[in-house]
Amino acid sequence: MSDRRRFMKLSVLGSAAFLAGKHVMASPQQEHKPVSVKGHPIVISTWDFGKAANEAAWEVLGKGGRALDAVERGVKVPEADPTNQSVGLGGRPDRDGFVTLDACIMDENYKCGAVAFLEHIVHPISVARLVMEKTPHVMLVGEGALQFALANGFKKENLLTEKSKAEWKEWLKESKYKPEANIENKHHQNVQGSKPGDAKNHDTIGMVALDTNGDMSGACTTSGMAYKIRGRVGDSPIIGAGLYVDNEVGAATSTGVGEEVIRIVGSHLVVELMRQGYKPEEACKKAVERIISRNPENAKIVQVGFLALSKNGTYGAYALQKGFSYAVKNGNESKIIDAPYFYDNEAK
Ligand code: SD4
Repeated sequence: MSDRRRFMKLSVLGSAAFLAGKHVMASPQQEHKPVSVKGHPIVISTWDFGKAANEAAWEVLGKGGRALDAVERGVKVPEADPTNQSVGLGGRPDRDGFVTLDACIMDENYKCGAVAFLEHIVHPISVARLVMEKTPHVMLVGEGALQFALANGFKKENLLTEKSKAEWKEWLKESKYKPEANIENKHHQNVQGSKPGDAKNHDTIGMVALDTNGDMSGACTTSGMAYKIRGRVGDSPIIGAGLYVDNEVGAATSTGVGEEVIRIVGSHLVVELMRQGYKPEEACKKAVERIISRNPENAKIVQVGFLALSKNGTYGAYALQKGFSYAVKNGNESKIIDAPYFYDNEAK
């Protein structure tokens, strides 16, 4: 089916679903009644590298610990991994060669903290948690966020690895920046010693978890879009865009081109759709469809993926483009799942 026919079909289906959605909201009997699954913890996170992060989160969750502690512990794994070029140490720099980090965290009591445009700190997620717990604010940015981190005992470090520096220098030769789907992969492949597909799993980590007590929390951390304009901040540190947790309903997080996610306040939208009764995958799909409906042409060339966990422990994801994966860990298994998607650009 051509993209256009597919989109037309989607629009028609979307209209029907929209009417159905209104009906769901209007009918009290069909309202989503959250059922907490106490005693059955679960953690899910974006991309293949989420698997190792989930294992770290499980060290907390598996012992009956708090989801908040689990998600912080979990996302610190890719943050500290110099081979992961989209998060923390080793992240790809902005177009001027500076690694700038964005992160946010949210707990079961609607408390949240965030940092954006933060430099030199390996674990922005822990700074975000301190903003949440030790200040009356939600977000600190740039130099102020750095000062706050240093005042609280964090160490100033160089986050630009030789590999990320070499790739950036390669990119500088043409200095073309357009946030297409999998743009990081294309640049990565230009660098000596890199194989096509090496960077497939390199992207933002978003993680959401449900603990033994039936409480939910989430964390999201990234170095943002590679070679962005200095000062650019994406969706990842924006509560409601890159992450949202509503302990009555569920939690969601996102990855991909943050500008698209911010425009629809994506993660909050996914959670609100779950509140209306949509299952996690359906809610993620509807958020993706919202992006498509707002700008169908642009939606064909950018990647966005949503991942959601409901209060009753069910989960799901959906992406604009083929290629988004996520990791799931519970008491029985630890696995990686390829997310369903709308466009298959790889087939072209
Ligand atoms: C951002 N969503 O800064 C993040 C980063 C990302 O592919 O996922 N890049 O827009």
